[in-house]
Amino acid sequence: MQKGIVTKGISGMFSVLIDGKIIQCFARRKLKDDNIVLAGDIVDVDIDNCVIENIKPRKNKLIRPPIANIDRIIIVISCVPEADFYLTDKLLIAARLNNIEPILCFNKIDIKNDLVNEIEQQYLRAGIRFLKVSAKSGYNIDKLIEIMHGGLNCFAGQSAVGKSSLINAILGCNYSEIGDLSAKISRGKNTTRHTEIIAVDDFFVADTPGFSLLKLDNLKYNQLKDYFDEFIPYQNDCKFSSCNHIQEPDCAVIDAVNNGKIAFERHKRYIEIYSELKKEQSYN
Ligand SMILES: Nc1nc2c(ncn2[C@@H]2O[C@H](COP(=O)(O)OP(=O)(O)OP(=O)(O)O)[C@@H](O)[C@H]2O)c(=O)[nH]1
Ligand SMILES: [Mg+2]
Ligand SMILES: [Zn+2]
Repeated sequence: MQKGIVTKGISGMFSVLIDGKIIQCFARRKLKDDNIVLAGDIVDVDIDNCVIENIKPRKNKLIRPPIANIDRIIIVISCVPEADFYLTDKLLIAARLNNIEPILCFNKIDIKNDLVNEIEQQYLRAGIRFLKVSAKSGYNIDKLIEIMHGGLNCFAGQSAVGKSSLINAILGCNYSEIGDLSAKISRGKNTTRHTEIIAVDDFFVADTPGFSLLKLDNLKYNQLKDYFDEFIPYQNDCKFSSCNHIQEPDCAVIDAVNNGKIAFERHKRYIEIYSELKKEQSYN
């Protein structure tokens, strides 16, 4: 039996990296039924028969994109297509819920854009690591690589923001297929169809298909406020200790929003996500 890491799984066939070599394997039926093998899984392989026998316990797993044992999630946004900050904030929360360090990466910085500095301020105040990069010009790719050393780094974000382009810039070659922007926006098609892990020096990167839907499982609506770090300095001054900072009287968080100390946009999205979670949970 040999230990390896699953780098890709397509229709029941898995690529497993063992001692620097990729081996194509099937999974034992019991694994298929009870516990689907995911990219990122550390597995025991019966090397003679090319069969995955066991999955080692996981640190974490995501369903969309499907991947296990992630150390960092690189959430990519851009100006074209325009960033969906509602999805971005949900991804940031999902990362924290799964004990994954999130890094927010604003790509295509080579394109003129007046908003990026304001957005950077919003997220820096929220205690989120924020990096401006360009896959095209190579700007800050060295900084991105520095952050990624050691561990598995998963790229996530909307289609066409440049996840595969960034991975190619990191690898210094055309590994991942890059989509045509205009065709993608008009048809909404993903170029990357599968999650795939690539070994680079002492770390791994995972390319994933762009996606736009995310559910925050296991997060109670009244716990959401704990995932907005910029609320922390104010929340003890709210009149009610159970304040959710929505429209309660004498809410110090809302005061901080009105005084410009907390970004209005972040609080607005907080209310949106809160309402969505509350609605879902009122049916259960
Ligand atoms: N100007 C500019 N264009 C970029 C940059 N990075 C990527 N692009 C373009 O953006 C388009 C989409 O890039 P992809 O790398 O395929 O995007 P993706 O996020 O992998 O998309 P999916 O695989 O569909 O999820 C392509 O036309 C790229 O050439 C950049 O830094 N600057
Ligand atoms: Mg891609
Ligand atoms: Zn409050």
